Amino acid sequence: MTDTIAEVRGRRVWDSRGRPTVEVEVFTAGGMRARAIAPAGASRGSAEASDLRDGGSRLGGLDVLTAISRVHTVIAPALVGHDVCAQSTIDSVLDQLDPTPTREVLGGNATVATSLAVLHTASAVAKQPLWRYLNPEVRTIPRPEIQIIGGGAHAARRVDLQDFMVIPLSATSIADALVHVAEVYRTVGELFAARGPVLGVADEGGHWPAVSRNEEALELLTTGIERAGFRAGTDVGISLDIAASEFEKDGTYRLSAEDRDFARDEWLAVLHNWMRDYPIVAIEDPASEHDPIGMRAATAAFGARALIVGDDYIVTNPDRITEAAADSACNTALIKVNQAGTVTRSWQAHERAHAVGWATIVSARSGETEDVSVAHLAVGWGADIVKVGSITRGERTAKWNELIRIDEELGGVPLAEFPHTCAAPAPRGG
Ligand code: 2PG
Ligand code: MG
Repeated sequence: MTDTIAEVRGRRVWDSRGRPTVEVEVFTAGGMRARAIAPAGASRGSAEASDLRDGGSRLGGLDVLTAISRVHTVIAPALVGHDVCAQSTIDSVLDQLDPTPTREVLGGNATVATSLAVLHTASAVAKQPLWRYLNPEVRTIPRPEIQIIGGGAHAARRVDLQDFMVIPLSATSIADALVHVAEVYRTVGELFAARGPVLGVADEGGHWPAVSRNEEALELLTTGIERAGFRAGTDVGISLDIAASEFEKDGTYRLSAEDRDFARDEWLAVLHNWMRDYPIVAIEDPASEHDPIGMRAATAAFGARALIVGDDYIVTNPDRITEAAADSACNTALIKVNQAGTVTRSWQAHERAHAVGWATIVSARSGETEDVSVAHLAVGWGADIVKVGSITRGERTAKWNELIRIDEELGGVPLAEFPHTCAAPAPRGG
């Protein structure tokens, strides 16, 4: 089935931080239409596609009217007349219009919204939900990784680590996994409430990190898992996005929350203690994007028992995955469509990661909207894990709830196994 692109329309809409972002709607000659919205990161890898923002003083310089005008004046004329189902051709037109890896000409916000809108329109033309359009043979739902406590750039740097998350390990369905996480979220909320005033939530809906040391958050999370009735490390494991690029400078890792500086080896010793003391099953960006030695050392030290996830280090780039695999610098790729700028390039990164034997995590951004593309991509691409923030706030629950619906359409399927690159973590105290 084919249909031809008749119009590509951009518009300014709003994200979960109250910032403007780009929505693109694609219309076909046959009367179909679909749309997608660009998400936006706060902690960003220096090599990822960058959003085109207007600058100046209005809206803090974050307006996207220039990016939208690129959609109308550059992208639309080049795409009108193309078969909307020819995703890779359309994405290569976008690549030709802006060959820079960081999408400086068109803006990653313009390219990703366009590329995703084209994909959604193609699935509408095929009269299929997006996940099934991508893969009619889907047999599992990715295992969720869900934020319980925010931090870092998502919580005004109240603590240094960015995401204190959990991965349900013994749950076998998305429905059960979300129940387990909701129990942990609630219990950790009670622990915070017992300590003092409740200060709300961080950018991705996790509890505000009202703690003075990073370890305190780890302690609260572990206690919360246990108080909720789960075996920490067996039923529910901890997953951290360290986002270390955010607090490394000139080879020194600085924990502001604790007012302490660490050389690389000392920093790795801190991680070693956390791995020993807490039921951690995954660590994202344990070292800075500028510290390949640190990434390799972390993978060598912890890679047999935890996912070592490359986000800023990999930036959804297939070539970087090949290099990092040859270097043993990670064992899992975080895949974010707006880091790459197109669906095709992100899919290539996802395929490359599985080809080199890594696990994959398809991820949303900290600035999100009601757009649920990420849930469909994660299912359709066969990701091992899906990460979209916490289990609160509409822009997050939109994705989890979509996974529940997809599971129902599939007739109830198992969650993907927790990736086999990992042995089970040591139980707490073990
Ligand atoms: C990350 C993401 C999502 P941001 O670092 O993995 O948590 O954050 O979108 O701010 O880069
Ligand atoms: Mg990250």
